[in-house]
Amino acid sequence: KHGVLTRKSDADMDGKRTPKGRRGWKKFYAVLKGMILYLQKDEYRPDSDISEADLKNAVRIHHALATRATDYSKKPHVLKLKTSDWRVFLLQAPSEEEMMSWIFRINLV
Ligand code: I3P
Repeated sequence: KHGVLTRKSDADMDGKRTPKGRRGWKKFYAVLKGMILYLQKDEYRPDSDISEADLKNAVRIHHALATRATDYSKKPHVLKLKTSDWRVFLLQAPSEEEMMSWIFRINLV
């Protein structure tokens, strides 16, 4: 699965709130492949071409949990992704349908 997702980091690997300065929203082209959600700066490219920067933004979703971000109301179609290493991301999808589809696909892994 792939598509545009806008990401905000809410908690870091230690489970602590992401500090001010790194809490902004950033738009990515997301590609879910195997157990990894790649957040790429640009549109889909073949694997051979994944850049260092894109690898840094990749999120391991094994044992991660995706839910609707019911406690976040500033933007629509936002899901919350909690990873097994205690990170928390808010991910805004372009539509309600897309949000539901991402939640379903992430939790299936
Ligand atoms: C954050 C940025 C986010 C905002 C966040 C700010 O600043 O303005 O857009 O989240 O508010 O801290 P910075 O880029 O300096 O980290 P919202 O868009 O959700 O308001 P927050 O600290 O209340 O999460």
